[in-house]
Amino acid sequence: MKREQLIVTLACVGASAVAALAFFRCDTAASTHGTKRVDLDSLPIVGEEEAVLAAPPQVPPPITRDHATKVIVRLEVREEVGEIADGVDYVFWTFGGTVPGSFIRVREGDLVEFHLSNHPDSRMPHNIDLHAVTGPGGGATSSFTAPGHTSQFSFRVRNPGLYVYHCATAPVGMHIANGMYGLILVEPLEGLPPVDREYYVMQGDFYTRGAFGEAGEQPFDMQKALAENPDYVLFNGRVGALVGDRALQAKVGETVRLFVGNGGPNLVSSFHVIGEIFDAVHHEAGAVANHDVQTTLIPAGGAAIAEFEVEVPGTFILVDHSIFRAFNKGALGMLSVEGDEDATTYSGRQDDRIYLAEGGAAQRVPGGDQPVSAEPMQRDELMTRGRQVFQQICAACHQPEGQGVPHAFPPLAKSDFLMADIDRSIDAVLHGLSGPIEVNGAKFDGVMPAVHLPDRDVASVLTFVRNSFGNDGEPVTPAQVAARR
Ligand code: HEC
Ligand SMILES: [Cu+2]
Repeated sequence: MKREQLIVTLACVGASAVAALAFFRCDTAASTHGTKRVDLDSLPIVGEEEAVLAAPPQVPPPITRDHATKVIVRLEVREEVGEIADGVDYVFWTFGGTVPGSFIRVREGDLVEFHLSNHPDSRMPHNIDLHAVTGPGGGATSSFTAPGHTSQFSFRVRNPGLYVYHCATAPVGMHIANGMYGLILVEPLEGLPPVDREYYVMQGDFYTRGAFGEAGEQPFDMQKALAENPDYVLFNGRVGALVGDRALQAKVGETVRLFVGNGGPNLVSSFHVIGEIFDAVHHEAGAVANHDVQTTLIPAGGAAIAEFEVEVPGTFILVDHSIFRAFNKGALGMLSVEGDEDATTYSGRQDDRIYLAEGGAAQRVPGGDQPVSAEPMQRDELMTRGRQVFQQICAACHQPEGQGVPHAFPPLAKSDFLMADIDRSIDAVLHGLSGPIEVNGAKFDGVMPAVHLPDRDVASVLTFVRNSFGNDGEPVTPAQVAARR
């Protein structure tokens, strides 16, 4: 962590130590927190410009202006079919054609002239409530827009920060659940401290007639929404929106700023990046920065600004740490960091050896009933132990009957991929498996983690899956596994 460096860049010249922590408002004109900061009369509106909007995960460039201006924002609502997961369609209602909607970036004191258009093909009227607005409904009452219409209203942005906007047309929950939310950043007068990368990530929960991954077009399910029981919890509106080729990118040594929002409609997010520590977090996107944060709570209809330097290369996983949402409902993204290893910060695996508990030549496998001996294993022993390992480890993803989950976890039942190549299946368990594969004609592109098991357990579980769920094949021996280590 290079916190000193960050704080120094964040602090303003002449600011006190306390003000340095509150860099969002550390210009000399700043008054105390919680009170109105600037007199808008002292910020005359000079000229006008069209807002540069950006689609997630990108954000518009920092503002370099040193004066307030009239910013014209034109945002179009479109109701469009999109993919919520591979092979699963959903009718999204969008601000600007994306979920979350276009990122808007203005400066404290600006006058925003907002034009909300509703595409003629829309079936619903829509409006917009921006949390950055001081005024009734956050703009909602002035922006109710029928299909094929454009409405206009204006507001001065008085408070710096990162604000959620969303549709507020009844039924409000349904409009938000269909993807109608986004972020507007109001930069403070002094601007934000420069960083190398800025990204836009926004969580939302989705409620579909079919269960997670069920193929075809899935309509919105009101009952599930009322029960707050989503099938999908997503970053940027799609399973895998920030995975693989679409992962966020950075290089070792760079500073990264994440503008993270939560559209809800229901869930709060325990936002976490696996393998990183946030050097600074503007919790609830407010003026005060907290430091050295592992997980930050983002309320529905709220946001946070998280900043960190990336010190080592690798893939860092963005999750909602309510962790079933990450691994089973889609709330998982990736930050891919390139560059040289830094062994001082992170060594990588240094050693892996058999651990013999004191006093015994035989090792007990956690959860196993059989002491591990050097005796060769009989087929029924492999099957018995294999069933246990399967139920404890593999069934969570591949499902109890090995049937898999469409578009997420490939089947082991009658799997042509599994049965074709013993060594390949040993490698999958020992070293993990990722990248596109085809199983029984269906494509998968997921990540199976390496499973840390002794040779005998790997042999057992593979013998079991190769002789269960309609499969019929040779047993796998511990010696075969040892040969692939
Ligand atoms: C965390 C979830 C997860 C767990 C746990 C898991 N797998 Fe996988 N597995 C996957 C994913 C995802 C793939 C597909 C990887 C890809 O797309 O490249 C996969 C692929 C496979 C494949 C090749 C494809 C096929 O269907 O034949 C085999 C064999 C396999 N896993 C066996 C196992 C066994 C045995 C275990 C238990 C020791 C296990 N897996 C545990 C997620 C998991
Ligand atoms: Cu709407």
